[in-house]
Amino acid sequence: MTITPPTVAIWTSLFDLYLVLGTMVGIVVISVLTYSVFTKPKVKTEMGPKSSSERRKRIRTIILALITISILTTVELDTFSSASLVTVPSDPSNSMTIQVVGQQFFWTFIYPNNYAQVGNLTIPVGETIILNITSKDVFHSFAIQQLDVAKDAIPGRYNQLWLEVPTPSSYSIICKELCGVGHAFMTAELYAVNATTFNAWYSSVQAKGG
Ligand SMILES: [Cu+2]
Repeated sequence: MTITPPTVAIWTSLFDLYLVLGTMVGIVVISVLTYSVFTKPKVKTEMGPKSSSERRKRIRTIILALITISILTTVELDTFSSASLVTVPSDPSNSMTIQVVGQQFFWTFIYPNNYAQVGNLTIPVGETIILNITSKDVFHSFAIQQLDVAKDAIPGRYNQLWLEVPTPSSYSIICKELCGVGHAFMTAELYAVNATTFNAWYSSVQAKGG
């Protein structure tokens, strides 16, 4: 069984919510349309008590409005809470911040110990990784499609994103902002390795670069 990375889980749950609500709304709309097509409209008689049917109609309208408002409120709250979960990690205390610098046409990753690595980002599994993304020249955009994360790399400013990979695996990092002739080749690799492997590698590069 594969464990879903949290960034993917957030978007999947939001997608499922929209899918369920969209399907429900579709079923209701199509049912009402089909019903209207196959039933004869009631001919209203001019005579008779008007007030009770008017009141019923008004109550029906209010109930429908309340149902619509509650559905829209649920969707809105869930969307905003998901958006903030994507921006800020749930537990930033156990995290490592890595600087990401985009440049025509490669990515450089600078670790807290100042060790800089070009073209591959090695991280420990199960740890929250905060990426501080910037650019040295033009606009780029850092993206890992399989993890559902992306952030623009803009000269002179830092944009943050976070990710967490639960199991040892590797993912492709791409640039998704057209940045020049080498844009398509502006890729890198993310390697999520277990903590022991990471610590051994990290202390070895610390000794080298410091
Ligand atoms: Cu690019």
